[in-house]
Amino acid sequence: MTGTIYVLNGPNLNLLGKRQPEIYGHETMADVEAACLSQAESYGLAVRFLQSNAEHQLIDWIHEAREDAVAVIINPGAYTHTSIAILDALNTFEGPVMEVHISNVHKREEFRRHSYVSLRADGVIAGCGTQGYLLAIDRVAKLVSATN
Ligand code: CA2
Repeated sequence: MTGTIYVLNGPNLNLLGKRQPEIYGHETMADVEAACLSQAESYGLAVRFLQSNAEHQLIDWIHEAREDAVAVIINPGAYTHTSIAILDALNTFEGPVMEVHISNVHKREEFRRHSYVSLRADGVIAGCGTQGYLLAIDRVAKLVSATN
């Protein structure tokens, strides 16, 4: 298999492993990036791993993915629950989209139960910790291989 998976991370996820470990665990974004690269490599796939606190930056990366990526894995952070703009951008992407949440959003505040991104996502993983990113890569590899 060949191709690049864009793994996009939204606001505050740069603090992963540095704050609130009881909710988000001890691994840092750098740890998650390294694990994603190695998991994707086992399928012959590459990863572009990105994090931004800015909605427009995430949207620009989704637009780039239209040209460059075979799939998008996105943890939109709190934009999950608010951003029609990110949903609109994802709707222009033609490959598989997986939505990942480190915490179980259904076990938390009511407002975290609604996701605009889920209206586009082909699959949603929540509450599996940072392993959720690796599960999403497994799923993407299967979906991409089925279309090749
Ligand atoms: O569980 C997830 O992955 C979330 O997408 C994380 C978002 C939250 O708004 C969503 O409802 C669920 C928050 C990201 C904040 O990340 C932090 C990580 C470590 C320390 C502090 C914040």
